[in-house]
Amino acid sequence: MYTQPLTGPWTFRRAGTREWMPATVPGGAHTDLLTLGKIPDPFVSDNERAAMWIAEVDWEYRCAFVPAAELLAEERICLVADGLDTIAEVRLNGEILGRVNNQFRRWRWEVGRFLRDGENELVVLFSGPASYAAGEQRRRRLNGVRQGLAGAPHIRKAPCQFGWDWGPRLPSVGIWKDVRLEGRSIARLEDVHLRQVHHPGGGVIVRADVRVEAWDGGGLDVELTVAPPDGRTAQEAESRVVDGEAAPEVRVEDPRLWWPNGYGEQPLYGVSVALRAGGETLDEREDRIGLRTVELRRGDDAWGRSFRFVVNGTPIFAKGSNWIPADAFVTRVSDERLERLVASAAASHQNMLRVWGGGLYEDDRFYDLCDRYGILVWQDFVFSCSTYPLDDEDFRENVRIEVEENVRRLRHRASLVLWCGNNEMEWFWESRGWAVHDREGELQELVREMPALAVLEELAAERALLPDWRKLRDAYDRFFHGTLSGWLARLDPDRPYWPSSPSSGTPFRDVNGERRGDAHFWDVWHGRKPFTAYRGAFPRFMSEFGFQAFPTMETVEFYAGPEDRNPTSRVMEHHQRGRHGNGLIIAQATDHFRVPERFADWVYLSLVLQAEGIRYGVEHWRRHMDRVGGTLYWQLNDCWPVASWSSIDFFGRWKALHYAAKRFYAPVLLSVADRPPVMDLHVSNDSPQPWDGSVRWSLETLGGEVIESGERAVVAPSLADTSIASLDFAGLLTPEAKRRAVLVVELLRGDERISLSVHPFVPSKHLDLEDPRPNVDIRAEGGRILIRLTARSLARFVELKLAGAPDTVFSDDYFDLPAGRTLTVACPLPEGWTESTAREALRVRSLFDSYSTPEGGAKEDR
Ligand code: BMA
Repeated sequence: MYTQPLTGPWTFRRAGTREWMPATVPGGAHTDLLTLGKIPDPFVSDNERAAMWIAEVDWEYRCAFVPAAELLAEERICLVADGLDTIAEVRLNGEILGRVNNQFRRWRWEVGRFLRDGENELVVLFSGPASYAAGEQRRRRLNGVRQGLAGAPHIRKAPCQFGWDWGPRLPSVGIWKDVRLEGRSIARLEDVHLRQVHHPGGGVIVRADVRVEAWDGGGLDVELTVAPPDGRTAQEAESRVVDGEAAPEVRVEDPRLWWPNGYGEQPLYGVSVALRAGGETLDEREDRIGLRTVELRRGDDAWGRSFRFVVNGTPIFAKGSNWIPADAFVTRVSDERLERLVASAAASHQNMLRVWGGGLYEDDRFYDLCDRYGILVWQDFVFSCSTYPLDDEDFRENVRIEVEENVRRLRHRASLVLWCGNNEMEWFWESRGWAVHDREGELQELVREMPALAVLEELAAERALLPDWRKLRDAYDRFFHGTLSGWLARLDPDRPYWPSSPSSGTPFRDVNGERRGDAHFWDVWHGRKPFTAYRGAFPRFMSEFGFQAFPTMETVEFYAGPEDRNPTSRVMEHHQRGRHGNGLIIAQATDHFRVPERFADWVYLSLVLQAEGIRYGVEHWRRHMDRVGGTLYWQLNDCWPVASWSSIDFFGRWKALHYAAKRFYAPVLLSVADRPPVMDLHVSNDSPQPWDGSVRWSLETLGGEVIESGERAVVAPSLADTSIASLDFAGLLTPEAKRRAVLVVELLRGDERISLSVHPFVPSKHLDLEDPRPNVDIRAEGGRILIRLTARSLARFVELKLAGAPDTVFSDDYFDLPAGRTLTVACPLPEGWTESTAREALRVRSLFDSYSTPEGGAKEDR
């Protein structure tokens, strides 16, 4: 067994040109050109436009290598490419090994007969993905998203790379994963399926279903080793290979179970599977698994049918978000960046991420992190918002192999809890039928921009496509409601399959309904309804809903020069891909806030607005946790610096929403269903233990004078919402008083304050806020900065920042600070900083600072 890596320095050139330039593998043409300084950073200003040609032309990658003697001594030598992106021809020493057409497949060619002693040459010739897709689209017209380049659904490649309502149009091209030469003798492991059987008594059987490819005789054994996480002795089992198969199993007594974040620990057992002949190891595979059971419980109940994940018999309220690729150029995502994202999800008490179907099957590092941090993964197959040629046999066969390979790669993962067919395609078929009647609305809009005749031509073209759409719909139906589930039943019988998100589970029926299945709720963002509309929605599982904000100011400054810093400047609109996006932010902001004068205030208000909106929804759904199985907001992260629904921006910086998530996803949540002047207090406890403590409330003026207050002891049973009190302040507040009073609620355990929140009786824009002039005490201690804050009068949405350290994550930010209370916030002391650097760098502001003064000037930053 010998493996020779072929990653590292390669050379590349635009096909048809002469000059070979240095390249990095894994990598791609965009990042290689960027490293060479041949293109400006496509994420700055509107440079994206100047980089779009890269996906329109062909590229050649070349490497020269000398095979190691040990490799040549093996009986079978294969070239293995874990990922080629995407349409390419592979040549070794001038011989064509194959033509490839799927970013998500692994390619393996036996190459022994082509290898030479001494120098060999491997060349991969890539077609420009944008021109390839456009060409296919001319052959057959498929629907995609309006922001995307034409023809994307023809090519098995991350759909969002062609443009999305948050992503640039920069489809990558190149060798995006590991490539190597693998030498094996006698036999190799062809497939390993690790399965668990949990016994009611507690023991777990770990079995490895192994398939072996043997070309040289028998006498083969497979050895399975399971090593407990705490250093106890590993257990082993051996099994003879018969007819190419073996199934050794190990019984783990006293198993330490794996739990989602917030429900327990994530112990991981090391598992190794070795193929042996006599004493010699021929092939080997190492994994880490968590022992747990998982079920998607769908039982009839008062509201329809439940949609709830159950882990180790415990029903879980899924708290999470949707995951998109972490960079438009994924190959440059470092371990550190990836971990920062997953760790940030866990730090905000998330326990589930949905790997959304417009992106990728993520690489192993991502699932490693989810296993370690206790993040359940809802995995979509890569199909999103489009029509796909699933009636084409070659396309389907290509998809079949992609599905087989990725399911095999991921099915041992503790974190992986669901396979889902696609994103929003069933919904589109049901609600729009992709058909003319629905496009007419959109086309009527076009009439204003295009001559009427051109619109009619477009309509006629669409009508002509109807018969083809019908074929595509039938093919959709067969594939997602039969073919794919059939493959999964064979490949991964231990995990649930869900046909589409959203879906009711019954094909094309009540697709985004509230009685069964999961739902996407977009009335608030796309429909411009107020945040209160969330309270009218009672999905069985909310897998998408979201509200946009600009990224943090420092990230805006990365792409927008001083002259562009206006919400509707050309560059700000270039970094906004949603329809009417910045306008929707501004419109919704005017419902809540006064119109600010400075750009920085727009950015700040958008962040706070987004946090408030999503909080409003999640708190409502958590109060109805008996009915709603979970909430995944759209979206956790960004793939470039842009205005979007994300809670963490492209540079990993927490937006106000992410801090809010840390509060609204806390295992024990005190929330207020406000119907001013009535305020209903609830404690939602989704932790596995009952919780006891108390709730304190105070109706007080902005300056802190108490009008009425109370305290109540709370016993909150586990996995349930408890109604604490319904407080009616009608008689206590005149209309004027409502502008000067708020309800402050605190969750306490003994003397410890678990949470605090502030609830006004009027929109924030109508509060008579005064300058809170917060008193700030800052200390550096043990590598941390401690910031103690007290305010003279209510400071709403206090924002802390350290100038010069924009990546700082505080223990809390964008929080309310009522008069007279002291709050302490901590953050790491940036490297090389002292207490006085920190004091100099600290910036504090609050909502009051976005108010305009009577003279028309704006408040200065303090
Ligand atoms: C959902 C997603 C994405 C999209 C988002 C925001 O429908 O599935 O397709 O980016 O909405 O519009």
